[in-house]
Amino acid sequence: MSSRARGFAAAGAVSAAAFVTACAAGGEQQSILDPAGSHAEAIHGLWSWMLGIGAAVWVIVVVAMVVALARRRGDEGDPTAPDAPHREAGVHGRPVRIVAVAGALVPAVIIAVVLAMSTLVQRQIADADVADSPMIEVVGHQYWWEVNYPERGVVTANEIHIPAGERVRLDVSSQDVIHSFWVPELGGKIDMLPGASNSIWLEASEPGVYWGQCAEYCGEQHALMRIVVVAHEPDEFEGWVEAQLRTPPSIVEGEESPGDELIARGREVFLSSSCVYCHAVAGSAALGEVGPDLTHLASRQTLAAGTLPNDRANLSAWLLDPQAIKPGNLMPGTEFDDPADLDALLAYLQSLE
Ligand code: HEC
Ligand SMILES: [Cu+2]
Repeated sequence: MSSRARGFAAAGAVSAAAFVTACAAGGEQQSILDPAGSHAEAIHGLWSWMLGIGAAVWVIVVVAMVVALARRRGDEGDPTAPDAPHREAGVHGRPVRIVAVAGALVPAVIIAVVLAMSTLVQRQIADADVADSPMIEVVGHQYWWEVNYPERGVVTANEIHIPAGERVRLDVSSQDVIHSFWVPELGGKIDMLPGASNSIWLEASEPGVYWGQCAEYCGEQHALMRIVVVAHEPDEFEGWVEAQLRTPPSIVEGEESPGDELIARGREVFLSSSCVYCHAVAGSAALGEVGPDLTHLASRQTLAAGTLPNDRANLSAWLLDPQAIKPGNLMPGTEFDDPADLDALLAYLQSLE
């Protein structure tokens, strides 16, 4: 093998390995091949038919081409001979029929069939029986998701909780640029536009955790704009809603567990830092709307839109230097003159369940 060929082979092997690893990334997979509810199943069914039809066309064309190449010209006589049948007739007869049928009629029929199939599936999705008003409103921000339950009064971020086995209507829009909401195992994509609202429904037939992703390039950290959908058994879902509506005791001065001076100090650090200009904590003086609502931060699985698992070490790294973790995101790093302030702030944030 030449060194160039070896280079290509190595690059091929590395990308194949990366692809396989990415596809097999455990519980965080996002795959259209693994639909988990009726919306995604309808799309998957259509996609499978299209793949099958496309594959059949490809095989037939390749076989026809190989046959044509293998057939020796002489088999049908020498076309330049004075008595060659097509010479006087020009190009019509059999070749014209082949071009007309294989080149125009068959593709037109196939495209018409595929068009009809996709129109039917679109209809089926659009006509599905879903509520008149959204259960959830999702607003895209560079590079995170604001999540509101208008009828329940719940506000959260980067994580959507739904009851399993139910068609859940979501209305989506954007605060800044165009984003696109996509949870491949639960449904199709929908654009999130500034100043306009689009609607989609999702369904998870079984409880579980499903990952999604912004699907419209929206800036430097588009790739780290991920979302988690947690589908619960219906009564578990109600439990989640209730927990989200409770004010964590540590938010209210004097209500943190007795003797928890660290949390009380953390609350002071938080309320006297720039955090409050960008983040809200319900029931406190923090009313910012630039970043995710932190009222129930500790109940969430991830930090910074699926970028990091939500634990103390990651939270600390994020507060100190969010730009190192997610370069270009809209949160500046914070310096703590006294390391005990950081400790206290972490204790406070981790108490927000
Ligand atoms: C200038 C506005 C701004 C300031 C000041 C700010 N943040 Fe943020 N913060 C953001 C934005 C925007 C994000 C979302 C980043 C992303 O995921 O792209 C964020 C994300 C976070 C997250 C992750 C939340 C989640 O659910 O993923 C935490 C925790 C956080 N900030 C805490 C703080 C704390 C504590 C302070 C003060 C020390 C602070 N922030 C100061 C804007 C700000
Ligand atoms: Cu994006």
